[in-house]
Amino acid sequence: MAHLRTTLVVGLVAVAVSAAHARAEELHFYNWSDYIAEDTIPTFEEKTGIDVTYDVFDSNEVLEAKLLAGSTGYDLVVPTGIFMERQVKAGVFQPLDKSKIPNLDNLDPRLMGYLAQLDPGNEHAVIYMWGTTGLGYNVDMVTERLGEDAPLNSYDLLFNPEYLSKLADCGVHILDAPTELLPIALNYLGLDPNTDKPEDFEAVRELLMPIRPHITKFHSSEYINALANGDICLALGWSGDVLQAADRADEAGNDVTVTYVIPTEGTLMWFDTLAIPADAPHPDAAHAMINYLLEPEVAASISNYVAYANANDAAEPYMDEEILNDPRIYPPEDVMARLFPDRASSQAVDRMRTRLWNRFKTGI
Ligand code: SPD
Repeated sequence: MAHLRTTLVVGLVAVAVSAAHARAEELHFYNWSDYIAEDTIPTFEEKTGIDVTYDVFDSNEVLEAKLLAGSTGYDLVVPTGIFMERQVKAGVFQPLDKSKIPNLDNLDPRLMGYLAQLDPGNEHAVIYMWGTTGLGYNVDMVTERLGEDAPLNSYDLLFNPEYLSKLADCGVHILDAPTELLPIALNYLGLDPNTDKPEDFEAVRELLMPIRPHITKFHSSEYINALANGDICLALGWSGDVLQAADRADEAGNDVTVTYVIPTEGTLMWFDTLAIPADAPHPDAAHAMINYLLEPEVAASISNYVAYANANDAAEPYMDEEILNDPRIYPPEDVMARLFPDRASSQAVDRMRTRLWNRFKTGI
């Protein structure tokens, strides 16, 4: 009997110890691809002793499907603001324990104020990085086909079939997400990017159908290497990803010049956020990672590497001048005035968007 009791006690202690280990020493982090510096995770592991399993995605829809199904096993995820808003409403995230994130004080109150419109009181999420959706193109291939006088700073390149048809032979990629192209197309037509009017979506359909035959691929991450290698000449892509493509082309010594433009018509800006799923197995480790990512040097090193803007006021002294002063990453006020933030839409609008998107992709 005494032997049984001892075994039981030893067993319980072992379970408790291993639960404590599970709580403190592991972290499952699910982030966008191409969205972190090379040394970010190894340095965190070294500093904290926490082992990080790092997985990547390139679509909010993929992340959302996992989160809504539950039991993802992830401790920390990176939804874009408008997706995070409805996921908070669905109870997907746990409230942040702000006492464990002293570096929250480093964040720009204006940007966090914007985020509070999506997550009142900033209870569930903090800004990781932010950026714009715009055009990335191969300067030589495009000017060779369209001439120097083509509207290279305009969404005409994409939406006017006269131009796009001439680029079809060198390859055109579009982000595979209705929440990117459709608001941009509405804005291009002078309509409200957040409209709920069926006739506005019909106008977008009429704009998009003629350009469909000239689009090579819908994909949300392949365009980085495709641009860098000269395999495509135009992409509707995310700011930092296109700028990474430009760097990769340089580093590889490819004879390719890639550039990113925020078109004159204005474009979509968005915030990606850090949030902890309600059923995260290791919430303490997730809080530790959030606090680490908000350290000024860490935030700066990520921005310097991925060419996305951070919202960390204290990071400025550690930023590379070329990142901080690049108007495509930190747009000046006059350009900011032409950006529109993405907004959550009703289910009815989501249905219209999805229907239109599917018809556009299939071309029927
Ligand atoms: N490679 C990182 C891409 C980050 C894109 N975030 C999604 C923005 C959605 N509008």
